[in-house]
Amino acid sequence: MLKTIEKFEVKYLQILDENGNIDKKLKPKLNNNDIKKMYEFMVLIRIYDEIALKLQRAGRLGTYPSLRGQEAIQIGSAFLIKDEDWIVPSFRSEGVLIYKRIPIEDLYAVFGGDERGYITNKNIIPFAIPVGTQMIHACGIGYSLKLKKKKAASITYFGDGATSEGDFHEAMNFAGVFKLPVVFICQNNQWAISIPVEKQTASETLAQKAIAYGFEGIKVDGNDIFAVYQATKEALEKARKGKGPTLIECFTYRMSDHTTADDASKYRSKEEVKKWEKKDPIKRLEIYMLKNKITNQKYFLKIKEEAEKKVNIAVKKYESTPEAPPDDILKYVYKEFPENLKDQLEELKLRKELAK
Ligand SMILES: Cc1ncc(C[n+]2csc(CCOP(=O)(O)OP(=O)(O)O)c2C)c(N)n1
Repeated sequence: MLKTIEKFEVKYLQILDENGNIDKKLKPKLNNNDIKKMYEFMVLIRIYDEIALKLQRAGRLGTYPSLRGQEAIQIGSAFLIKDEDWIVPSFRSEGVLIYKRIPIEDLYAVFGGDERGYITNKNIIPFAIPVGTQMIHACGIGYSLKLKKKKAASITYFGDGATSEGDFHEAMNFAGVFKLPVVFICQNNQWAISIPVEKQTASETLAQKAIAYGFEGIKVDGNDIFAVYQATKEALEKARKGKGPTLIECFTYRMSDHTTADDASKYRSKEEVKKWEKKDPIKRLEIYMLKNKITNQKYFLKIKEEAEKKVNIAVKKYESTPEAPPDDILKYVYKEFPENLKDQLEELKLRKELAK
């Protein structure tokens, strides 16, 4: 006997296309103020990002990974995260944190090597620099929420490259078996440094990987804030109701270099980047707002000016914060400092004294 056990399908969701046309049947219930709020945060994080790149080039910030092009994913999903949910981010998802009111100066400080501002009382884990480790943490948190019978979810962000890590598969399997309240947001920006997504997987989509672990995966247009919003809404509601995890593959493009230590022009064409500029998530929302008379050009300019002001104030705060004491390097890692590190710490302190 040979029979089909089950048929699977992977859905692709786009609500707002690149010309600003909306699918009326799929349009989420958002009022004009919600849409403006989304737009304002997308602009704020774009300017945060542009200024971060300038600060790094001027030697005023360490290595920085740009989030340009991924604003719709980060704001569209963050819009729905409640304070009792948990955010488990990657190094390219600060837009979510900014939406959840982590001060911009604290994020600049992290990229400047000072993580003190990161110690918050919010349900937000410091972003993971190792690729993919955070997905397992999200499951641990999800498991705890389930055991405590909380109506909350954990939401984790990662790139397409992270889906090749064992951690991804362990996390997905664990989440599926235990029906955890976890939402996996894959920011498929099609590049993991210089490795294109085609070299990452032979699957047609990343979303379909969820099927193997027994839960739903959906692919959405990651430059369409309404699609990201809708898919995240359904996934979070499902998780909070105890109905298990979801994988959302947000298809987008990494508009900048991998980080400021990279030069993407060495491995991808200008034409490819240009093609994606036309799909810009912020421009797309602007076209939609103008078409539907939600606002006008003057408002766009005002929002950009306000965002620049906010970010410039954050830069001043970041740069006027006194340096962290050298002890901080070890304080959060060791209860008692090992002898060899104690010596190094003394040397560092001495050098700092001499440099004064
Ligand atoms: C475990 C681990 N391996 C390698 C690296 C080096 N590294 C940093 S980012 C990156 C690529 C990540 O690509 P992806 O998951 O697609 O995320 P993106 O950078 O595109 O947001 C690599 C290999 C690392 N940080 N951690």
